[in-house]
Amino acid sequence: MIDILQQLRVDALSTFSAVQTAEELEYARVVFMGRKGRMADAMKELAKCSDDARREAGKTANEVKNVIEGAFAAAQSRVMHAQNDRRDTEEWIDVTLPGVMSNMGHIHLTTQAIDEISRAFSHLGFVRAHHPEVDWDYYAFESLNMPKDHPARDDWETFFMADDDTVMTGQKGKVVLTPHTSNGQVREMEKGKLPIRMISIGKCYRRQSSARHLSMFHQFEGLMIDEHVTVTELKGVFDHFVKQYFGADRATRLRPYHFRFTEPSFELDVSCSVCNGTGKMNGVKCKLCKEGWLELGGAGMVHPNVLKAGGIDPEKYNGFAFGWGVERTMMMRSGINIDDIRTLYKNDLRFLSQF
Ligand code: FA5
Repeated sequence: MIDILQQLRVDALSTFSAVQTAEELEYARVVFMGRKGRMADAMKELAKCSDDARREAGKTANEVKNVIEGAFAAAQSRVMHAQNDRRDTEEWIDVTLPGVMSNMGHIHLTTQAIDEISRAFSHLGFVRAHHPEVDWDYYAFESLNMPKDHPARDDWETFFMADDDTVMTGQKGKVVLTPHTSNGQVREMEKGKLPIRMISIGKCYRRQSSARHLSMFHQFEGLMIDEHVTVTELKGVFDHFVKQYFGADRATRLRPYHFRFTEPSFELDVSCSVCNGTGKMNGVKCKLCKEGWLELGGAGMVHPNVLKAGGIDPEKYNGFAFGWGVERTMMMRSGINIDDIRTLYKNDLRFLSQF
């Protein structure tokens, strides 16, 4: 029995001292120390011995067991260190190298313009309001003095949510994608708080697409309702905005126009940045404006019928409203020189990252 144990010691020592990898170590552990391994077999043999022989060989068996465990621990530490050394050389990282900068994005041109526009009006006490982008026909047209089937509605080339009259139709008419932000006028009046100084900026939709038209664009709608409001105040607000947004050297003018929801109505023009309001460049007509002025949008004194629809007494209160396109306004500012408005939403980073 003692010979068997001594042989086991020699074999274990030579095997454990030769292992190189974690896999070899595990294999050797199973062979010598496993439940069905050589040490376990030797212990079973020992149990069969006579009392005297067992007493004598038992001591040796304990020694051999300790030797095997020691040899396993030494081999384990050696394999682990070798593994770490290998990783240190193979997976070397220079933590002092400069990092790779990730690309920084920025907010879209339109969002930048919306922020600047709302800031310019907030200086005059206009408070930003939000109104539905999908709304009843009533707010988009009827409450704005445009009765059903009135031809003026055609100008807004509207998207209806359903072409079947029996669906998406309620007490306030059909449901439309708002073709202008003027749907916010009566909605704001219905809140019942006077005076009103609102600036509402939102998405609009029209069945249009060309170098000057988008099917989805943004407008900003101003509404001021108080006692004794005059066109002079509208012109003052307009001047303030133009000087804030376009620069101190830009001039403004009002031109008579017609909207069903304002009376009198105007178109608002700003002097052209390309020809400095002269209409000419090097002796020929300015390519951008052709006459020295660029149209910014519509405006006027709120029609008494609209005030009535909003529950406001037109004998006591009056006011003005205006609605201008965000994209067109932004394009008119010096520096943004694009000949097709749709470029703004092509998501071409070569264009967008310039601003
Ligand atoms: C209106 O939408 C009126 N609601 C404006 C208004 C408000 C008048 C309050 C009086 C009082 P108009 O359809 O002209 O008006 O549009 C106003 C501006 O929106 C235009 O001058 C233009 O800058 C912009 N706009 C209109 N349609 C488009 C389009 N398809 N793409 C880009 N911008 C557009």
